[in-house]
Amino acid sequence: MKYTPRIAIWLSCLAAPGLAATYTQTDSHQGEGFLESFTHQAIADPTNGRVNYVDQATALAQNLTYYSGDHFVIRADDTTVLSASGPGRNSVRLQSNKQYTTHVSVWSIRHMPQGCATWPAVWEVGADWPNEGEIDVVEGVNDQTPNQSTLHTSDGCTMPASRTQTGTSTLNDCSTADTNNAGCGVLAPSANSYGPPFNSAGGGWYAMERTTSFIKVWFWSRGDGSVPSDVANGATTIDTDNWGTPYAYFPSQSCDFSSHFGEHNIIINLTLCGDWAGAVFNADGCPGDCVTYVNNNPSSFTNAYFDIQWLKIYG
Ligand SMILES: *[C@@H]1O[C@H](CO)[C@@H](O)[C@H](O)[C@H]1NC(C)=O
Ligand SMILES: *[C@@H]1O[C@H](CO)[C@@H](O)[C@H](O)[C@H]1NC(C)=O
Ligand SMILES: CC(=O)N[C@H]1CO[C@H](CO)[C@@H](O)[C@@H]1O
Repeated sequence: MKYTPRIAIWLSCLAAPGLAATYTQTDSHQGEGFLESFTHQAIADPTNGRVNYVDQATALAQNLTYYSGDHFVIRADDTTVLSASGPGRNSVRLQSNKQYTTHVSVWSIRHMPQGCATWPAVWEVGADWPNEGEIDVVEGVNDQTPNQSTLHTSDGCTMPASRTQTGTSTLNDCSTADTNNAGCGVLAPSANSYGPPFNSAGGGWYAMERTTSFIKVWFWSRGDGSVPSDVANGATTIDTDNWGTPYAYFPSQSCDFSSHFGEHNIIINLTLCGDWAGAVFNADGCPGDCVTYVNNNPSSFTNAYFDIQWLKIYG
């Protein structure tokens, strides 16, 4: 008698698979649809990059934002020689109009910006940074490692040193204050997850799952036969329990998610030089001064573009 209620709860869980890791698609972004679901942000680059983020009308007029069928392309200008005393190279920063807490996002990306000085990112962030947290899904600079996924938070959020993931942790303290803004990153294990090797493989799929108790990130290259079919097809329902070990796993055991992660917007940005890419420009094998390189070499940015097939959100 004493155990009856527990048995009843256990049975009701078995009977309700929706409580497991099954999700239903809430948003599907593709081609022209990105123009309505995302805003072009003509703002100053907070990371001091040599870019000039333009509004949607300018981006469309200059073909920095382009769509056709299931291609959505955003790029940096690759035709203009810049004046050293003028603004930076025109580029695009997009922010989702919707905000998300717990959800899954799945990206099918064919191409990401490549070349010296490029610092592309696909990420999610709250309005009150760092108090509402930041989740970087894909980020890197100058075509180099690290190709990493990172959390940035306020103080009091750390990750266990040992955890179930295929990637390699960098720092385990996610606090921006403690780590000089580095946060807690995990390097993807596969060389084709970023930059030129990603592009020459035809890109691939990135997926991020945020629950109240963990954040996971997966990557599959375009030709990877192990990609789950619900991921590859952008299915209307998905089951993340079938996706295998993520490359990055951030559990909440020593990080209270409810006080470190708020409502997030999704952001896609491409900056040039700036606090990270500029600082390691020569160390990454790029020539001379980063800002001078950006000013004088427009044709170096011909491949500095994202080509996104779709973004699906599940809740
Ligand atoms: C671009 O994205 C990265 C994501 O990690 C962020 O640190 C940086 O501030 C962003 N820059 C701009 C200008 O949005
Ligand atoms: C605009 O960019 C797209 C994608 O890169 C390209 O296919 C197209 O030819 C460009 N259009 C013009 C008018 O340059
Ligand atoms: C393209 C690239 O730089 N890939 C690297 C991603 O990170 C792993 C782990 O550090 C490297 O082995 C890859 O070469």
